[in-house]
Amino acid sequence: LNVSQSYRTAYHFQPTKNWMNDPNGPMYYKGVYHFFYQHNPYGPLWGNMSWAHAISHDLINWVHLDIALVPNEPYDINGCFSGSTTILPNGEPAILYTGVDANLHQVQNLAFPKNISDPLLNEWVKWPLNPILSPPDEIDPSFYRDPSTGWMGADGEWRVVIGTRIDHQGAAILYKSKDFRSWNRSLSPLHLSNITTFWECPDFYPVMRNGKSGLDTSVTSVQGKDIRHVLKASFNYQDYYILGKYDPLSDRYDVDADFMKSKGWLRYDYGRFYASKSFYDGEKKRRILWSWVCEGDTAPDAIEKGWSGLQTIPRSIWLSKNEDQLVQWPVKELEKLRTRKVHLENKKLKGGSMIEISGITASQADVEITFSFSNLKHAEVLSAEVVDPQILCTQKNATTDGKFGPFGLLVLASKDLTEHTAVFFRVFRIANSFRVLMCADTSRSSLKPFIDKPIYGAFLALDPRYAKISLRTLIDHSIVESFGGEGLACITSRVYPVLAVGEQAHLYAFNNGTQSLSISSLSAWSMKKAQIV
Ligand code: DQQ
Repeated sequence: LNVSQSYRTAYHFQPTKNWMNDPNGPMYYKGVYHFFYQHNPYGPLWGNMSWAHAISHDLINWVHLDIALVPNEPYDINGCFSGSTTILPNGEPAILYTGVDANLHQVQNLAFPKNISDPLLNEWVKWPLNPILSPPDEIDPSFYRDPSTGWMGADGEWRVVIGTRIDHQGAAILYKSKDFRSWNRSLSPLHLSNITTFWECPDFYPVMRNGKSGLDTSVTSVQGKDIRHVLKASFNYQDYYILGKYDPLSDRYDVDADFMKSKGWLRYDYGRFYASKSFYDGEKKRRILWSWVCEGDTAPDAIEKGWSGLQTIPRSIWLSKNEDQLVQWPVKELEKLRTRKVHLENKKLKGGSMIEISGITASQADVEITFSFSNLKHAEVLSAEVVDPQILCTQKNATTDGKFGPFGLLVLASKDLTEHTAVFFRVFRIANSFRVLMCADTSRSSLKPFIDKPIYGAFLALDPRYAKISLRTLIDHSIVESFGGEGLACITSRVYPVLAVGEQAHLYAFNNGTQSLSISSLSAWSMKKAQIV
């Protein structure tokens, strides 16, 4: 086996070959999940942007269909860029996407299914009156893209937002329409912020204050005191979000705190994760999030592999109990792929020790582990309240011993640990409270040259005196997706081992702190291959 072929995944969504980036227009329609994505049909690098299309009954096993949109009209000849789907009141789904026209201007276009009674929606027809929106005079035509899914306002009119920049600020401009075909720009953007100069792929949706159910925005306006609204924007190679109160009549959006201003700079994922998009799943009444996970290897590597880019496992997403952040968890359907289980309980992990978790395929696994300690009195003291968790993870990496931690998992590890990716926690004390740091350290993940091997970090918003620290990690050959504290913080990485490949990959639980702790429970499964045909 050529090692470059070992990086293909077994249960993450991928085309059979070539380039993939942003998720586009995911939806649930007449019993079928649809997924579109930015795709280059002709090669493993970005270019010839098209909307490729796949369908599923469970979000895990997929069938690739024909490409839905290719750049072949004057208004999209330089690319069919990202966009969204909206299900209109007559039950018809519409694609709203960005075209890059012959002058390299970004414009917005519509497409509809050729045959509405085909549940697979295999063929799409571009609207004859495209483009339906061109950049307003004061907006730079190369920064005007990625229309969101439409939502219904209190006046019965549709709204969408488009990512742009206004006066050198990142912005989501708002448009309104009665029929989804002719649109008027609202005087004020939904939101703008000087923290960055340009936004891509804005997403805007309601979440409930109690419970995990999602909300449908395409029927009637969703409002009330038990509803909060999330605005996500993609910039700086990361997906940030804010929470606030939205009035569906005036379109006023009062945010709790602006981007990168709230505690911990709220992000969906503190690793490699970009241009995500959510949709409402009417079958299971939940909101689901998809995201592109780009490569950390080089263009020549992509050419050798013949492909580039992964999608995360779709995640359910909802508002936390404290209502100050979102929580994510891989869709339940993934668990159908679990096979060969190992389980242990109440296993002591002394300071400076490690155990191997054997009996599963460590290169293709799902692991859930929960830790507990008797007494945190001797936790390391952290002086400043405000620190960047990524810097903290870099200074205090998995090999630097502390008191409570570093403890966690070594995944995709070679037997002698020459290669490994560490996903771990450290507990700090700040005055009378505690702070839990979650890290993913890929710095020793590969002996291959020219690989990007970052150390990622996030704070886990839980109090370790009352809540156990848990970790779920999805390992799939070249991707590691980790969920700390039952989804309070997520970190996704890409890794390219050359030793820890296939059956040569090992999995360990470790404690490099001086204080001992216990694994209150650990369950790990080998994962079957998803059917992606
Ligand atoms: N990717 C698309 C754009 C979008 C960017 C082009 C984000 O529409 O802004 O492939 O990754």
